[in-house]
Amino acid sequence: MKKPFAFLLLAASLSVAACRVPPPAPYGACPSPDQVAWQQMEMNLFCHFGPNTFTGAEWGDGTEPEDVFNPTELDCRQWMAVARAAGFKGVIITAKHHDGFCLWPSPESSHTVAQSRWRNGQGDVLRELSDACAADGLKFGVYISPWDRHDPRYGSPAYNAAFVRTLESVLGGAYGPVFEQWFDGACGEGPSGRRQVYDWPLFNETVFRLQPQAVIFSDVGPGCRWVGNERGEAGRTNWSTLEVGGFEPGAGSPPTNVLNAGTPGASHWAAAETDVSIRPGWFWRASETPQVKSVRELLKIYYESVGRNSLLLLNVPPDTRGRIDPVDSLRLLEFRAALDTVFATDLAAGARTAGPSRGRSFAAANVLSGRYDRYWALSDGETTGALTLAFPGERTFNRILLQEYIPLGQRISAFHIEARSSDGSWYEIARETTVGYKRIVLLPEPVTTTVLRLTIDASLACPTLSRLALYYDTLFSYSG
Ligand code: FUL
Repeated sequence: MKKPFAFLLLAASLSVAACRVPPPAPYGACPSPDQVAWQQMEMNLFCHFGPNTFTGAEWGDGTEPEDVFNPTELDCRQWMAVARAAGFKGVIITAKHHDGFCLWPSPESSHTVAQSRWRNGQGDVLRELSDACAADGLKFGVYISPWDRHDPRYGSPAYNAAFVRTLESVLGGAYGPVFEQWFDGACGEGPSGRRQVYDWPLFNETVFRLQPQAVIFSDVGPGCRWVGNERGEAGRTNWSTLEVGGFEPGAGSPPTNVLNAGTPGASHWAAAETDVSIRPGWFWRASETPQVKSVRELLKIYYESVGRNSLLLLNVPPDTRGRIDPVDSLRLLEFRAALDTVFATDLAAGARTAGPSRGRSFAAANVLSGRYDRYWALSDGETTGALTLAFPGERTFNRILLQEYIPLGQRISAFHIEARSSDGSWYEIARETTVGYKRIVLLPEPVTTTVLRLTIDASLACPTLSRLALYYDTLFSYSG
């Protein structure tokens, strides 16, 4: 009795194996697991904080007395409470801005919190923030400016070695894991009147040696790239791949329109990060509080960054007390409430799906599964194809959310979407280019239909799609 049973089992498993179609092979440059996890964070908080908070300058010149830095009620737990409630997953602090002042007692500098009267020189903002991050489950990241207008060594080879030791004192473990190292490409003159020739390979190696999982931001990566503007606008066409050969951060970076759109099929993965401030300036100023961005502006920024295959790094600078201003924190909570309202109900749920696929495990229905690692995929060599969603009744929506399965590379380069009218004819409601990790298509007018068709018109390799969701944003009207 035992033998035939074992045989049947073997035969059954062999036939299942024979039917199992392998996933598409990765295409071109693909993100590392750390880069995928980074992009899945979607929204992080940027905190510009330092002497400029107290002087009102955007760029301190490095001559500010250390005592200028004197937050009266520093409370990083408050920053994190606001960040968490608003849905941010990580925070990046200006540990050292261009004025050279260090928010931690760097042994490499005599221009730090240790020389200030703040907490009698015993304070350490990085300690408090990294502890608050750990307590509240947010990831901790640092901006450490290579441009230093205070350090007398700036403009000589000795400075690069000193900068490495500066990185070591932050990244060496004292503050735990760092998810992102932010390198500003700015390279102005230092106190000696000279500019520095930065040793980027050495700086990057130092970060990787101490924090191998960190995603390094600069104009050209290697981990992620600048989006090319500070207005909060990623390209409507936005590839996460970028041609980096011959380029470097700062003056040697590609033109901003290239940074904004990426380069299709390029050999390096560096997704766009959209850095933008909730206020006119990067640092807090009482006079700018009336100009804190509105919910409408923030939602537009969300659509044009996260909704265009980019991570949003929103700057919300702490005030002179060392707390997030109540106007900013209230605005963030209103922004969160707006996002929760818009994205509360996926109107595609429950639809019947149809379309070709490379096999059952890659069926069109996967776009409704809610799992990022289950995706629709076409057969190798097929770079065009359509899927339809038939709803149990009429659906009205004006936002169409799409997600490619980026661990296998970014592929889709052109698509269009149609709705079916009651007489059975199709009419086009959107025509776009890239998708990437997340693309939210904004329809200028709401559409009501019972059947929707997505057509992939061009793809660099057989397309993948993890998600297709529909929402109705009744708060504000936008298109684009
Ligand atoms: C720029 C800097 O010069 C600004 O002060 C700010 O820090 C911004 C995020 O990056 O390059």
